Amino acid sequence: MRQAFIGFLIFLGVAMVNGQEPALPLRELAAARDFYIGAAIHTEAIKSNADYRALAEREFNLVTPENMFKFGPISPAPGEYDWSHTDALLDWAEAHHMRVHGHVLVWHQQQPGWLNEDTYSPEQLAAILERHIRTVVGRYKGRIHEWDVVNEAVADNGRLRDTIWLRALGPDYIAKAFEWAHEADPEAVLYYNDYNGDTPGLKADAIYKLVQGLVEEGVPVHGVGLQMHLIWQQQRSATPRAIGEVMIRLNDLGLKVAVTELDMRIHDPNRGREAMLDLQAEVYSNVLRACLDAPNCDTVVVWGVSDAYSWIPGFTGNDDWPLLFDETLQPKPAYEVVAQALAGED
Ligand code: 9MR
Repeated sequence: MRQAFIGFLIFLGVAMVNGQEPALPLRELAAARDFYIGAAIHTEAIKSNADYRALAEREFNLVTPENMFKFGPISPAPGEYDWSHTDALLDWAEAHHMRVHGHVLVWHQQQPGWLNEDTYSPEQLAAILERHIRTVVGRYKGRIHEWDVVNEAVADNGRLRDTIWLRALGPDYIAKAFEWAHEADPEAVLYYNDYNGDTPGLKADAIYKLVQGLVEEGVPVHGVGLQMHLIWQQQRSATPRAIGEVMIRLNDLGLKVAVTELDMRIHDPNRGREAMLDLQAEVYSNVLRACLDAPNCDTVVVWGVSDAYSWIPGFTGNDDWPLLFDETLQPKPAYEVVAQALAGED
């Protein structure tokens, strides 16, 4: 404790000598206005990379486990669970006073290998899903503040996505999933989470109709997660006004919104990385400001701590540099604008 305090004084001294105010971590700027700034946590990096861990502890007051809660990774065999990663994540988050955003209970990807429609009848699949939700939410009852209950149930054409769950249980699987989760932890805030629904358009309308129906039926849905996996070509559409419009409409339904998976790809064959970093910062700023201005948004989560661990390069085949910290864990221009937005600066 004493050593840590002396370390802090030295840090302060160096900052003073340099004539700068010591920069506050994002989580302190956020906490000062009851806001949550979060990051998705990589299953391996959190175990093996102490610098990554220290950076996450310093900067974020919320964490979303990126993959470790998904049905496939957590359930190696029917009815069996491997809690080693999730238990460790919860202990770590609690030790550092970080809120946990649980991700995800119902999705059509990263399903267990043992789960298929040749082996199980629709009734058995319904029972499997119910048991899964009750088991996972029940185990961490009171410790996970909020859950992505259903993820990406709306297809790009605006209709319900054709998944194993839709085929087995019918459209009602969505309402049931929320009800089971709510029974397992009545205090948890329950989200419907999706991509490409963060600015007005067909997908945003379809998501709106879906949750409007749930609200009208009295289903315990409390919020909508706007993923926001952005690409630089969206710079003109992802304006604070457009994002704000979607947020306000959901507010009118009595729902919260959270930005749940923010990242932005900036690879452009005609322009170098440096030229794109400011553009990226501008869009990050837009997203933060839209959320800060909306009455129902108090959470922005970036989909990874550093570019070194982002899912994007594996997906696009390009570096793309989508996050707040670069491969060496140094802050990028996007970090600076997020700090400014949280500090209330123009
Ligand atoms: O970031 C996740 C990546 O590591 C996984 O390989 C991938 C599997 O599809 O899922 C990624 O996270 C997704 C999230 O769970 C739901 N929204 C889209 C995200 C990016 O694909």
